[in-house]
Amino acid sequence: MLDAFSRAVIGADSKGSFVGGDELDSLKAFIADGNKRLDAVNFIASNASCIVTDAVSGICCESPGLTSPGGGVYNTRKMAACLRDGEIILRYICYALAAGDASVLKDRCLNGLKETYAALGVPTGNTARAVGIMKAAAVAFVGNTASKRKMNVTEDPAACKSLVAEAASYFDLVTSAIS
Ligand SMILES: CCC1=C(C)/C(=C/C2=NC(=C\c3[nH]c(/C=C4\NC(=O)[C@H](C)[C@H]4CC)c(C)c3CCC(=O)O)/C(CCC(=O)O)=C2C)NC1=O
Repeated sequence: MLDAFSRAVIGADSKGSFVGGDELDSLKAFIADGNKRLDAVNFIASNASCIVTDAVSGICCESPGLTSPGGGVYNTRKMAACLRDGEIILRYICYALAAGDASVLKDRCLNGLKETYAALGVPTGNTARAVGIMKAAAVAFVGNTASKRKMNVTEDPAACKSLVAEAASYFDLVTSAIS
């Protein structure tokens, strides 16, 4: 598992050079944005159950077959597993956003997930759609554009553009890993 710091060290070591130049610049930016990053993680984490349940109820409304006999979330055991998976995925995305690096998400959450879903018959198209709904919600929280849950922040929301893009990229990683 890497983070922005260990990634810079590994990058420098692979070139046999001191940590400097581009690596130091990217670490400076990582540190300068630290509070924004932690606020973003906290904003997603403190709304996690809302984000997850909204996404899962969204896919159930869009695809009524899911809750019909034989459907992906037919019966309480499967519904509970689905809600739990949504929460696991969002939690690992929060770890990646905190670390500024996707390796924890890739290694500990996404590695083998596609095969697990195939073996269990979990519908990945619906899962990807749920991830997409979570992405829209999380991105709105990070950019502070969630209309009913605005935070009082001094920063101009435009200053969070790169964090918004970074958070979005972690959701995209999940979608491509299971598709
Ligand atoms: C390390 C991190 C980690 C991940 C990522 C993880 C995923 C994971 N999801 C599972 C099952 C499952 N996942 C789902 C999810 C869904 N079904 C749907 O139709 C929806 C589209 C979707 C929710 C969005 C369901 C229903 C099951 C149970 C499938 C079954 O047993 O029939 C299972 C099989 C074991 C179990 O049922 O607990 C694993 C391992 N477990 C972990 O420990």
